Amino acid sequence: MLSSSFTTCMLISEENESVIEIETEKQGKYIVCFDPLDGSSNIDCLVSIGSIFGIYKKIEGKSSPTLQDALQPGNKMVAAGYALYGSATMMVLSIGGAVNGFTLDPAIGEFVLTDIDIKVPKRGNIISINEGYSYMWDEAIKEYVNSKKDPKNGKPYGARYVGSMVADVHRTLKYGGIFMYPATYASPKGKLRLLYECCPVAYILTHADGLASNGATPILDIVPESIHQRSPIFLGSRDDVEDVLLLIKKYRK
Ligand code: P6P
Repeated sequence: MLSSSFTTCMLISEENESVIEIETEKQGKYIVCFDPLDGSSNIDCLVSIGSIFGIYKKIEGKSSPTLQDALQPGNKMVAAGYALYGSATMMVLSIGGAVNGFTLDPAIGEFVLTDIDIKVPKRGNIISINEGYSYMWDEAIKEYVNSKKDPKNGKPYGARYVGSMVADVHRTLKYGGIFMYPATYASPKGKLRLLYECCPVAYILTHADGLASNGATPILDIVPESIHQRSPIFLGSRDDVEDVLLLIKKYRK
């Protein structure tokens, strides 16, 4: 569909080892990075899954695209979003400004604007991380998660982890809180892919007044070195992400 749209010149897919170059006669100016069906291991148990995409423009002044066009930082994206296949099908999209949600109305076969200018709450009360790996976390993550489960004051955070990133991110966008997939000693770079998982959701949360970091740098400022590289991610409500970044900084000293 993308190649026959005559608008793209290069595709980067989670499903393809190398970049997909569009034939010259069909080339347009956009590069699309996508994970066509993230969370597909959850299909058989009917857990929500999603498609994730990020869109760049080809770097000016070159005729045919090169790998450099595919390795632009997320802050160069012109649009990004995801489609969530859950209790409803929703496309969440930003083209550089507000984040809007379009819900599929099967009766008319159209996506209808239902969630206008979505903003993530400044602070939430939900923490989302796979605690099965807690023995592999570094000290900062252990201290942060414990501080949310057994706070010195205030109520503990609720724990929610679907194991399907689009579902976990969309809940975080709507309800607030923090989604984390940190590096562990088993996955020193984290598990999630920078170009077609972390960057698009970072673009959405950032445009919804939230934050998205790899623990040291905003996700959107990371300059990719390879198309399938992984990154740790801490994403969600500004105050919640800032709390964990402060702890990471404390332990880094
Ligand atoms: P874990 C699904 O396989 C996925 O890529 C993301 O959708 C999800 O957030 C993550 O992996 C879950 O990974 O290691 O917690 O099972």
